[in-house]
Amino acid sequence: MKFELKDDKIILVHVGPNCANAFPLRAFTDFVLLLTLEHSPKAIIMKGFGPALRCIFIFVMGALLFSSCADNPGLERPNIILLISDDQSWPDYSFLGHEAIETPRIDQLAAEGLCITHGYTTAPLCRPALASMATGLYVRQHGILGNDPVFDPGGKNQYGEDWLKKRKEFNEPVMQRMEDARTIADILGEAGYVSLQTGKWWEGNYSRGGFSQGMTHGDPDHGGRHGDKGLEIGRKCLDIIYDFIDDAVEDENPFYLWYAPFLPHAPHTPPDSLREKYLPLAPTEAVANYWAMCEWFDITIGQIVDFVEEKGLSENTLFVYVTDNGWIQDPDRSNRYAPRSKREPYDMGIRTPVMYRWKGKIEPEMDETSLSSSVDIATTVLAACGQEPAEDMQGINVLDKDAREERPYIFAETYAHDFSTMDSSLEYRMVISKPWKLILPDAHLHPDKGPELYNLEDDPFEWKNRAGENPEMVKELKAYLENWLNTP
Ligand SMILES: [Ca+2]
Repeated sequence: MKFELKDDKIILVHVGPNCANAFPLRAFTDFVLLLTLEHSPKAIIMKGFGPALRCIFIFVMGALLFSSCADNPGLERPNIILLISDDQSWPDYSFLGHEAIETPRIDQLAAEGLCITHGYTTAPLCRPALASMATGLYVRQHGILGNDPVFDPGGKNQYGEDWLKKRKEFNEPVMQRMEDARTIADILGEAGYVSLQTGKWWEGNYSRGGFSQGMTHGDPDHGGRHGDKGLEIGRKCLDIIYDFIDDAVEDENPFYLWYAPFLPHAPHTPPDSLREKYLPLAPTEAVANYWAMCEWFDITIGQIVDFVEEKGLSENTLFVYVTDNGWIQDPDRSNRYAPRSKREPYDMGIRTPVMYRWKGKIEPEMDETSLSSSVDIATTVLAACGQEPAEDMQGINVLDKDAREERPYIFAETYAHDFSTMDSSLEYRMVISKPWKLILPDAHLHPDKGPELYNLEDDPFEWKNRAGENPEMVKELKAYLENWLNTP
């Protein structure tokens, strides 16, 4: 805790990393009438008091802060590092048995923490899936349905400079939805955390997601669409992350890092050494390049984990790992995905292992029976930091084993890549209740398709549709889907 005397004001400039949460502001509001709480919860400016009253105020405040911290010895303020893979399907890890891909550093996270092998993202597409991770909301709640809003490009080249400028007007209300939501970064920021956005980010400037620092400027006049400058992280550099962590440690601030590199995402341009390694192992060059990208991503994860370890922060840092959506490499076309993966309702599009690793705090466990969703990340992280989730967040705290085991359903949705309204863009809704999974096509975009029901235990790659032979289960799961957040 630090006070500074500046002009005619006493400024509380810093609350120690274990105290900000317990800061007894409310007890003072009746007494200190001229107390002004500035934007940062760490700064309090008091005007108009004489020197004697100032001294009493500092003494009482200091004593109360000290006693608050002493009364809450278990209050945790872990650093949070969110590691997000981009376009990688759930079996593409060595710890999950892939024939060739080596992911030793992600394997290490899985072995040292809680790893839920049957996790789900909320949508098989980057932007809506990432928005769920940031907000703890399902897609139909945050309303960021696809990657790009539908608009008339007026003949402009897709993703080109003029196209981006035209898109701006239609994308603004979508980005506003992120700004209106309560994000992890918003809530942790209010609790005294500093935060850094790196990598993929579709919602304009990083500040619109509540981050205090970031790489993505989001300006469509300068190439802003899904990360711009942020997309260099991992592929070209990690220094900004190291500097951010160093600064946070020096300032005694707990921190939250969003690491969502463009990895293993296309373009599949791995370092030569990795490409050479996988070429003789893979059936085609396109597949070798994708496999090499998965290991490249893994190497960067190891570099961040090692940095945190070298700084002595591992026991005060919660790593969370998840993928935004799946990917099956088209064997014949580089940088292209095959059917039944990205943008589709199948598990190769939406399933992901989910990991929570906090050395000394979370018992290692390979959980192959529970379900988890990426909407759980917000609730879980906030609980670990002693914060309440926002009211509309849908997740559970997955570190609570009972809550995990009692949860019966996970939901996911997929909308058109270029989207307009919820009704006109909805493609499929999914509900998973082990061992069953129901895929319900929307009648508007898929009038010729019927429900698909799979037994994931017998048939993890969803080849045998059992809807016809089990109409009762279809009816039951359909009823849950239709009652789930049915009113947008
Ligand atoms: Ca993605």
